[in-house]
Amino acid sequence: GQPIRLSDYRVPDYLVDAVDLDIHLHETATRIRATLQLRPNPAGVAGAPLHLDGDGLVATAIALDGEPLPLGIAEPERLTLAEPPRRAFTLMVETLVDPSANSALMGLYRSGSAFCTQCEAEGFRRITYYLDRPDVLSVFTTRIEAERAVAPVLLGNGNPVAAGDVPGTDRHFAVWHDPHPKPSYLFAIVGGRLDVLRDATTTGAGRPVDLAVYVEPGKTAQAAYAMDALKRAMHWDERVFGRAYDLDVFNVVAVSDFNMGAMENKGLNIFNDKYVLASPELATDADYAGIETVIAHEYFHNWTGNRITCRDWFQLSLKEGLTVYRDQEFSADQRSRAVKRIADVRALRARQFAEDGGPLAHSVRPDAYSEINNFYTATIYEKGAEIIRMYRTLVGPEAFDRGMALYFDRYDGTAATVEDFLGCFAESSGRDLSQFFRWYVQAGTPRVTATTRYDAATRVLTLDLAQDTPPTPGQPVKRPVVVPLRFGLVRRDGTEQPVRTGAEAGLSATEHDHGVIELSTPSRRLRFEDVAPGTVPSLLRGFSAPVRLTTDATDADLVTLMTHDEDAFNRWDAAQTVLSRLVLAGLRGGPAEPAPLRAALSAVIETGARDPAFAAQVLTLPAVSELAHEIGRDVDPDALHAARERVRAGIGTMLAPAFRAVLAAGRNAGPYAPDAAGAGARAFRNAALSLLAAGDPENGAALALAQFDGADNMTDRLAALSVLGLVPGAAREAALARFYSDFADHALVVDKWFALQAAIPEADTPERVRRLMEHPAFSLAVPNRVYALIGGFGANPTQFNRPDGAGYDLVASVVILLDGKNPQVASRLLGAFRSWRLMEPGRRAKAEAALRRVSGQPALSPDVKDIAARSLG
Ligand code: B3K
Ligand code: ZN
Repeated sequence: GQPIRLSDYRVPDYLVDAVDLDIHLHETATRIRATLQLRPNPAGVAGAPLHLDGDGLVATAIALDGEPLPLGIAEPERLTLAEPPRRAFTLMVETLVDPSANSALMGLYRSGSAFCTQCEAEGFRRITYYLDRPDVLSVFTTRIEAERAVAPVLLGNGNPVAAGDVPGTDRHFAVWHDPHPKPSYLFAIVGGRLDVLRDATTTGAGRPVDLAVYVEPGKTAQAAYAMDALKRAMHWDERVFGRAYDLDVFNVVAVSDFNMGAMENKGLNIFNDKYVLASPELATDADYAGIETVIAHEYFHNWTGNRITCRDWFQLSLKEGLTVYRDQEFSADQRSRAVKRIADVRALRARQFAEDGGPLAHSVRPDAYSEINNFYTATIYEKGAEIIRMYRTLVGPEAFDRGMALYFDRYDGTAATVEDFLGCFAESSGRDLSQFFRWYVQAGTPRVTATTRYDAATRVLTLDLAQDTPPTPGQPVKRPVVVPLRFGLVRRDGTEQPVRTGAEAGLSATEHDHGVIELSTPSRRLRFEDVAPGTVPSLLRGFSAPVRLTTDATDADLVTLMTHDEDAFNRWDAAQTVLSRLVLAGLRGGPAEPAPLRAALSAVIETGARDPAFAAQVLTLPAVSELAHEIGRDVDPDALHAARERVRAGIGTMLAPAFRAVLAAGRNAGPYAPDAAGAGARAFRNAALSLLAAGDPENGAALALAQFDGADNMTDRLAALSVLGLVPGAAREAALARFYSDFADHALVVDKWFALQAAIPEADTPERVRRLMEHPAFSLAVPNRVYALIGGFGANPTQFNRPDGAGYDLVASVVILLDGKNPQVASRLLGAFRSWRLMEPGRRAKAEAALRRVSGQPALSPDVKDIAARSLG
């Protein structure tokens, strides 16, 4: 179809004041009667025809103000009233849908024996005809009826207002009323046989709130951590953002068939059970952290997304970027702030920078889309969150807090735009933020270079900064953005060199006070006086802007930063830079000896006793995909992977005694607790194990096997199995077989088993993946399974990008196979091709052929068609 353009936005011609739904749940024939209270929008076109959106719908009855209308006005994709009344009116439409046949998992569908819904972005139109756009806000009342035996639990948005039996039948009903006007994408219902974990809390203003987490029968014990995270998130949002909850109940439902992570439906969040269920034996520390984050994220949407929603889908980052920022801050407060920042930046570089540097690059506020479901991306989410963080860095914490308060106050109950949001900070800070707005409309990752010159005679350190943004699809020419560079000067002896007054260096008073250089021009020169010899600028502290920074720092300078920088993020980042330089030097056939890092890494390992989570991050090299983007062209991932492994092996060998000591010290670590301290200690030990094994695979495999056998928790067990996964042989296969038989009943663990095998960097992995697709536990109908096996394979740098093209073909074939059933999952899998243009010509040709095979298929979904076309474009 034609792309949808932001410039075509028009206010709706009709408004919906109230929606009454009466839903009779049935496995194959669910009847929905929707009664809409409509009226002309005074701001719209008077007398315009009314078009309600539908998607594959069948209407069985239609009435206008009680008078039946011909069914012919309803087509599958829309219902039209050519001449609607010029006053308020009531439209009743009855539709019939088959949730069991809904394999796309959008609209009303079944997960196991339960019924559930997913309406964002455009799923409500698969339930009933509606003005299915986020700027139409309405008060919803939902009555759900079902056979009691089929669905003893019936949940809707808002507060429960009535429930009971349908006399003379085996049926019952529940009525839910949501007093907060909302767009249709936030609508949800759930029905089924579910167990529930209950709790309660009270808001600061004294409102009691009943909390519940609904799970498949028998799994309530696994919901305890999610409930705990929910209560912490609720209290945090009141304390930090002054946002309290606004209904009498808050329900979370975990289902096993879900296209993405979770959904923030008002008062009824529906989750992929991967982000709810956890126990020490079944979930890793990373799973626990993911649950904490996603539970908080969906809860935080109640204000940033639900109370204030988006005017149109171009504004998606208004809710997603802001809510990611909020969940990141929450997790930072719950755990180590520095380690959280490091993990977030690692993910940003791996996912968002890759997207922004490839054919799928798009701006945080796109100006056109052909399939909105393809825009739930790392750019909208993660780069969007970085933009929020930059507001705070630029205007300072007080003006940032005032801007947020203004936003909540002014736009509560409305559908807003990113301009509205920006305006709040312009107002609270008194600053002109118009250039800053370019972060929203310009795609691509800006490159910042820093060059230093030190004059020993005058003791002046000159710092030259320059920025440019590479072209992206549809945006050949870029303009300079405002790059906030938090900075300091680190002397060789480790002390911080004070920047005495700003003016003499060329800094404004604000820059000096905030410790932030604002680079808003293509280039800029700063001059620092009375600087001790050997002083190194520490730039982009805390990763204060989502840019690629290149400096002329020598390895010795980087070791200075790695050892002394007061900013923990930059200590880590300096180490990452040295390590990636080593890998790239090795790739070019040069020496890749880690010897110059011996002292600095030893120091990190020593401090690992105090800050193990940080040490683990330092000991984890940048991923192959990240290094590939650093190289930028003609990448041979086999050579890159091998070079990276050589550096890991070098470190493992060089520091083997220290790593053995780390493992030995951890042996009596005490019982498992999923808290930050315990998780950090495990991460440190497992990083040590992984490097030891890289240096000495035989010994490493033996250590890993012992850990695998003895582990009392999934974190250590899975870490051991991943180490074993890199060592071919019978021991690995036996461990994999045992892991499966021990956990075959636990779907989320079986997913790990699939993913781990898909990640093996060996030539027979495609064959293994094909075999696993035939495994009785595999199913193309379960998104988590598909993401684990096929998505996992798509992220395997050497095997997806095989020179013979077999990896590309495998993913392309599954995309084609799946597209007719679940376009959203198919299109996400196709995202594996996001970096194909980085490859050397041979691989590039194979990738292009595979993409052409996909795009040449007849009857592709709009989702896959869009990704294929843009990837090739
Ligand atoms: N808002 C949902 C994502 C919906 C995706 C629709 N294809 C989850 C979230 O970001 O919280
Ligand atoms: Zn979100």
